[in-house]
Amino acid sequence: VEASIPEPQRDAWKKHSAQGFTTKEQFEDETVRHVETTLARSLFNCDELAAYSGASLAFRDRLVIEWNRTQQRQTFADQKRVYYLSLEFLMGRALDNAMLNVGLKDVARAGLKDLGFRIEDVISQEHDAALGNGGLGRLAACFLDSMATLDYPAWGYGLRYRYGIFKQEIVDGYQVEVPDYWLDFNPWEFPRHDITVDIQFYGHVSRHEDEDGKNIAVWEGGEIVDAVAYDVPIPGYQTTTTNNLRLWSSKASKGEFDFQKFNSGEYEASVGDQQRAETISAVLYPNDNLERGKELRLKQQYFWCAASLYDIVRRFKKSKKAWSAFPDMVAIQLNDTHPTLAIVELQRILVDLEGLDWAEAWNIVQNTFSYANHTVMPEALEKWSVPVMQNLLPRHLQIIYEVNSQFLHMVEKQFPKDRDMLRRVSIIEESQPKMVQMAYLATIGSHKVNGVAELHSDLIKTTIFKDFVKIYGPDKFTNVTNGITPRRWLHQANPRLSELIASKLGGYEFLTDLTKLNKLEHFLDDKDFKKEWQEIKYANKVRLAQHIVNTTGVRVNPKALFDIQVKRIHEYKRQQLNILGVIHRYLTIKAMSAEERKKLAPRVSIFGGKAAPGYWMAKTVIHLVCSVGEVVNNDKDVGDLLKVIYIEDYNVSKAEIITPASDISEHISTAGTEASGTSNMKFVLNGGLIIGTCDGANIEITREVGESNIFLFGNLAEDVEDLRHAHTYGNFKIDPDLAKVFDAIKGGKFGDANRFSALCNSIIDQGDYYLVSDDFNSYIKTHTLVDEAYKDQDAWLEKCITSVSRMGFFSSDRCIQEYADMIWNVEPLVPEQRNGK
Ligand code: TH1
Repeated sequence: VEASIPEPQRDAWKKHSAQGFTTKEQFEDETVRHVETTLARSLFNCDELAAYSGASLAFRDRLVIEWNRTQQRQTFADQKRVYYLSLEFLMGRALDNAMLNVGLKDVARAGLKDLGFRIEDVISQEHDAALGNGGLGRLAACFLDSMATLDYPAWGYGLRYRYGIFKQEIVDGYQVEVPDYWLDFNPWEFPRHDITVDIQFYGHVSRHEDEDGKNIAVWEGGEIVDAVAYDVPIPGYQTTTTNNLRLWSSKASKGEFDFQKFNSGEYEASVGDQQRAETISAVLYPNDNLERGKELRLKQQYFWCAASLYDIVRRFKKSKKAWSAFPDMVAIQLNDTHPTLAIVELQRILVDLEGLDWAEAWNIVQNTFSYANHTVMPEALEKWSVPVMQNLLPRHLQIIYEVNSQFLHMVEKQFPKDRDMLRRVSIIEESQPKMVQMAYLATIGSHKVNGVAELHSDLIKTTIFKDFVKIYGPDKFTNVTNGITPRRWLHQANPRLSELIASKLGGYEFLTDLTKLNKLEHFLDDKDFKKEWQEIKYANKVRLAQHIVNTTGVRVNPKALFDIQVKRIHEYKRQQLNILGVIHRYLTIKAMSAEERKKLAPRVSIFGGKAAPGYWMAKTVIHLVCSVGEVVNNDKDVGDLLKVIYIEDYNVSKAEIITPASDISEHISTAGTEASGTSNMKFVLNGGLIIGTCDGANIEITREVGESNIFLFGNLAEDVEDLRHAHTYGNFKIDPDLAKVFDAIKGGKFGDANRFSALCNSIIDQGDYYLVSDDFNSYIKTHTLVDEAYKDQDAWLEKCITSVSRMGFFSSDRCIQEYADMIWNVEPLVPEQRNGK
């Protein structure tokens, strides 16, 4: 529907056009107006939450004005856009980020002070937007920040879950999950009730002749659910570009919602239909690196892909270009295989609805899509059962079979004698039941496939995609090493360090060109600079110590070495190695004389992270950490020498407090299992060193910061297979130090040993799949090196500063530029105004 205002009335519009605040006075005006009118409160009942709400609405007004201009500019420019499809966006809080990105945090601080509030208290009222599990979702959030900051015309598409990742409570040393209902008050989204898409499920396919006598497939029957758009503005840093994150929410379709039932008294059945529709976007699946093949998950995936594709195609059609121009206007990036159905959906739209030839359509599809792989863990690779897909998406299954058949024909021509090759690369796995291999479908339907760190990108070429490299050649496969946004992970999380750096480098340019940090190496002899650096680290540790005593009651000494491992709990990430090492340290301390104890550097071992609710072993690891903490923290012999802390409910806003407070952080996955890791980058950027294995991005971090500035240990990826083989067929002997640790556990030192027997046995006599025993000795020795190194505070500080100065490569800006140039082939659209310039 055309609804634009006629020419003669436009002046009136322009005259009254909303401006948004820029000064402190205007900010106060807007905040008070929102408190008094939008929220219907007054100065007699304005608490911190109301102040947060008022301030957020004032900032939201500003964002939406720029958002509107950005969208208009992008429409007029008529150039290629990027669409980033991700089932997870782990955004965290928005207000602080909005303030910093539009450059008005100081204005807001002063304004809030006038109104009687401390800005930090106001900011901390906000509920995290936690629509993700871990690194994959946080990466998507960093990418949105970089795409807007670099002025790329880019959209994010995701699901608007009513419940994000659960909140974790630790009760009696066990994880308890509490639902995360976060939508009570969310000023950052705009419901677009006018933008709804009908999404079809189930039904059957029949064949019809169209006017030209062409035989076409028609997907009929089944049920319809509505997808309603909710838009979240994404402000760039120091630019007016404000991009859009569009999240889809499911609703019973107006046409379908059964008024017949409703009127005829089947009230409950009718309400039931409605609830079933709303269930689709109700909850985020809480599994990281694990796929359980549930039908509702497949429904979520199709619902979101179909709505997004409809939206993208509709926007393209407005340009009235030929279909062949589609890949020149549209790049669709798949964040792992979760959105792979988008490939099939576009083929369906082009062939069934738009009447293109199969081959022409498929060519468009391949040139439009690109796929990023984030894991080689077999249990995380998505496979959908053919019968389940047949029932839910009958036409899509047909298309997948056709894609597969044409692909296998091509392979057969290329490798005529290799029957086994056809079996290996088939999208359809001939198991019972048959399974659709989504990683193969994603690879075949894309023009580029990338891994997320060098080692990982090499590994996928020699393991899961080995045959595909032979078929397509090596150029289809590439690497884009992950990155993080320095705005949130330095400037926002560590404002004092950011300010110190800016004072030395003569401004904040490093926040948009992180390689500028390398100039910090010139200040390694600057005593005042180093002293201030150290003071900032100490202040950050005090802040974390305060959080720890507030939430756990345990007092930790901020002068101790803070050793932190925060990430999802997973056997491959090896939190069990860490806690077993801590027990070893505890036993060593207990066996020491008072003299020896005096020489030891005090330590605080800090853990945090959620376990998937159904992941029993991961929950056992949490319980072991808590049980060890109970014993160690109350042992008078030990005192400050060792404390063991479990930080409850690790999330993005907690990470902003935790990351700047580390002396050392642990990234100790079994070599070859962690595709990249991104918290490793955050910790180093904040002046902490790392202990890690030769895995994921640790390898490139080592290359950048230098081997002398990182503590590496453990077996290499290339040796893992042989070691595992030796466990099964050789005579596996457990590491003797580790055996002593198990004796202590089994002897009941940390409570009922039965609770930990499965965990111990997974290492002792179940094959030790993650090589905890093989790496134990090397791990313990390396921690001794850490202790030694920490004693020389001056040398330690130099390592930290040197490392920070060499972290430029790990900005998500570099990463997005690589995607844009090598994969998407899109250009920025630079607005006339860039803030502050
Ligand atoms: C993570 C990887 O484990 C991590 O190494 C990487 O840094 C991050 O992605 C970003 O690239 C993954 N998270 C998930 C989550 C699901 C499925 C697969 C992966 S891989 C649900």
